[in-house]
Amino acid sequence: MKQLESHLSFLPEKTKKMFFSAFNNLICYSPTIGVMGKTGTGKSSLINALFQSPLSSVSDVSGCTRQAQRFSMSMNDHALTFIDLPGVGESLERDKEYHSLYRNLLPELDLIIWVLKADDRAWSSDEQCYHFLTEQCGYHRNRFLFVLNQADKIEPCRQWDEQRHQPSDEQAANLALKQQAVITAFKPYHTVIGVSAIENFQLTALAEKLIQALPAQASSGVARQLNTTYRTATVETSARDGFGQCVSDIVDTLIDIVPLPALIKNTLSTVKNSIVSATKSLWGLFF
Ligand SMILES: Nc1nc2c(ncn2[C@@H]2O[C@H](COP(=O)(O)OP(=O)(O)O)[C@@H](O)[C@H]2O)c(=O)[nH]1
Ligand SMILES: [Mg+2]
Repeated sequence: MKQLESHLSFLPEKTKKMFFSAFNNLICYSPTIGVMGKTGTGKSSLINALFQSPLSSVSDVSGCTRQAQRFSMSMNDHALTFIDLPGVGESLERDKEYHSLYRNLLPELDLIIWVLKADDRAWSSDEQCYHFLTEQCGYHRNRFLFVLNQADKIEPCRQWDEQRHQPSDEQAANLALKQQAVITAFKPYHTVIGVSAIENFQLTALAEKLIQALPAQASSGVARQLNTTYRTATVETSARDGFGQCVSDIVDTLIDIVPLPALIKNTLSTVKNSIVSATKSLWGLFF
């Protein structure tokens, strides 16, 4: 932190305080991830496989008869919240209560992980719900990450290699077709990943995609909670880069909104990159 302070020593005390206050908020940011998909697709299994701490403290998010369940996990005083979202398989279109539930919930969510079962033949109820959220509730497509779980059950399911936790060539080809079917049905913004929560298949790829798909301010807080197996160099690099981007945005905001003498503003833009590098080098301390 001394190193960081030295880059900011030319700033008026009040501006320095503003920087550190925004910086602390960034470090303490508590991400919230929505989880969507039919019962039994493996939402809980996936979360338990990817993250270090067990899910706990369930509470209902209500305000009406339509409810979502909130789960949280915490590590070193930092919390990560999951919200199990209802809606798949319900008739949403004319349901005012779903509208109000999602109006309240969506702004809080950093991302929605949408779990589909790889051996399901049709996802029409998922599609209906997806259209409701994107078209009627205005939630942006880049906020959805589609996952095809239970890849081990894809036909011919007897061919799954239980020793190496791998699909056969024929299964791999069928899984690729399923991924293509998800692309056709949902036109997802992010790559669709085929995984098996039970067989630990492709969970590294999923963790890396998840960190990359999250908004920059949430990626480090989520990376911190990942199981160490999935906290790869790629995960750390994208979280660290996201963090650096947020620090850069904080400096830009200060330049924009604080009435500072022109000389100080110029100095601040000149040292911005050094501030960003200094905070990125401290990333491991915070996360
Ligand atoms: N074969 C297989 N079974 C799975 C997989 N993921 C979850 N399951 C099983 O599917 C069932 C439902 O999983 P759960 O995580 O409770 O689903 P949720 O209702 O979406 O939270 C459980 O019996 C899990 O053990 C998977 O990748 N492969
Ligand atoms: Mg569950």
